[in-house]
Amino acid sequence: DPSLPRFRLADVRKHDAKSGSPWVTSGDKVYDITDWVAAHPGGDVILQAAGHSIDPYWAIFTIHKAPHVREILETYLIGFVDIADLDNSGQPKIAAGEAIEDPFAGDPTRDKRLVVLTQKPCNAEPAPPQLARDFVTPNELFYVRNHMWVPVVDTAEAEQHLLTVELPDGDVREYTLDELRSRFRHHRVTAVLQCSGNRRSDMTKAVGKTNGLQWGAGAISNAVWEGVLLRDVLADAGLQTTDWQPRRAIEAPPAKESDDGDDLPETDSLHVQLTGMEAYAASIPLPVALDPRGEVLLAFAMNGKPLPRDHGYPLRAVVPGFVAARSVKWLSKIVISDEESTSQWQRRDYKLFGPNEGSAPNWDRYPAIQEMPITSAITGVWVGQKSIRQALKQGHLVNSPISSSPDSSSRAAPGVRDLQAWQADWKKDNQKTASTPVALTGYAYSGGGREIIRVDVSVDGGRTWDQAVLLDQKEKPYDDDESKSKKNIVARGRRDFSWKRWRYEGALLGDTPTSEIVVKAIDSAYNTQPERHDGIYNVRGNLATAWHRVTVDITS
Ligand code: MTE
Ligand code: MO
Repeated sequence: DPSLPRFRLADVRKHDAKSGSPWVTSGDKVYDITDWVAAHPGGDVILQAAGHSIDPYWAIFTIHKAPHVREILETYLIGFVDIADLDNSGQPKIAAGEAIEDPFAGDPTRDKRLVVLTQKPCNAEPAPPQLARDFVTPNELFYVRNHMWVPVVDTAEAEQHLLTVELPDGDVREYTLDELRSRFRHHRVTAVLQCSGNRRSDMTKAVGKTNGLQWGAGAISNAVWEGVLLRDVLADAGLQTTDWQPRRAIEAPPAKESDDGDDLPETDSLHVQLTGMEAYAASIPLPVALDPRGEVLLAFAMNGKPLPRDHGYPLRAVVPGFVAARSVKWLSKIVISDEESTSQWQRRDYKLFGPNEGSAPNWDRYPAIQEMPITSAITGVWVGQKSIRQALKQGHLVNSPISSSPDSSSRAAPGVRDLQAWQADWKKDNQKTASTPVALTGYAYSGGGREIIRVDVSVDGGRTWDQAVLLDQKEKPYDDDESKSKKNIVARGRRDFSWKRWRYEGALLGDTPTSEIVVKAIDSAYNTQPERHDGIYNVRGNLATAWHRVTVDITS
């Protein structure tokens, strides 16, 4: 509408994020986004551009993926940039020194050993063999998966970081980090985080194009998280639902007057919406948070140190056994709602469609990925005496005892052979077979708290199999002498949210120049991985969990 007014850029600049009436430009158009920000959960991402052009952000705001967002923006059109402020191509003139600040300028520096998939936003994974070298991944090697920039939180102000909790009846409670830390019991959980895109590049190679970051096997790491239980905080905030009454929390508010259960919302139909400071959001079903055996944390520490900035400083959710997309970083808001988070990360990106369902599926057809399935990967391959000796020297093949981790519930596995015994075995084996020795390392993990009970390795493409040594046993390993007694073999019913690293020593059959090494794992529910990616192919490349294969060339 050409009758709309024209605005000087100087006036647009005044409508910044703090003005209370934010405007943005796109091309020569001017939009008043005040109502947008108020009406859209997460809409405040757009504030990053307030007073300026939204165009440079368009590529990084994931909202651009939804074409209707543009249409919505059009409804906020209030005018055009004054011709005096347009350049020859009709774009607003950017004065020197006025170039929009890089939203990633405040991102932390990352460890050089990480393999960077994208720099802005940062997506990076540890490279094998560092990937699963330690039971507990060192903070600086933990994979990073950011959808946007890293929010800047001043360390001096971190304890005043505010978490808002909104209940179904509209009640709102606010907690500072300091309050969370001092008023609630601290819990530690050793848990893997794994992106639904882990090993996506395997699926791409095996089947064809997939949309998304082409992760190797490193979009997974394990850490000891420390924080408070989400269910303790919800109880303290006064959450009342049908079949769950808050147990006595510290300074729990008095129970509501009519709590006969009739007008309480039903636990099963509610969701915990978790929102981060940069507007990323996701949700988990409320029963997951309330599960008395569950360990959903609001975490402020990782491996005994404050959360690193990339991993959610100063506060993040950790949902053990679930897809990492639910472990919202830079957590600032929790809403108990009768619907899932409306974010695309809940309703679109992390779903699994059939191999034939294409790139524009009916999004509402399937639920969001929550509990993770089983997977495993080979992270180290050493062929021949010389390379194995070197790997031993570098410490890649020795069990680094998990008892050295800050999680005291974990102990070093009895029965894992030490370095010398292993080398002696090697000598024996090699005289016997006179074939090429091979040493392998890797990890195996299953979601939902299911423990890895076995890892199968094949060095001939899956024709014959052998079992790897599991390095990280919470109790006694299944295969040592002591556990042969029946009482150790019964299902323990205990949950394990960590990965298990494994090691295999074998020999390649000398009859072909190349050998395909394959690994697959089995969990406590006897779930195992599919043999090939064909049957689980999906355009988004989510949950690429087929047998992991590595081809080695013996002649080189
Ligand atoms: N939380 C926020 N606020 N922003 C994000 O981009 N990414 C999610 C999840 N939580 C994300 C987030 C995804 S998809 C993954 S896989 C994990 O964080 C990654 O956690 P990490 O970077 O600590 O490994
Ligand atoms: Mo992810």
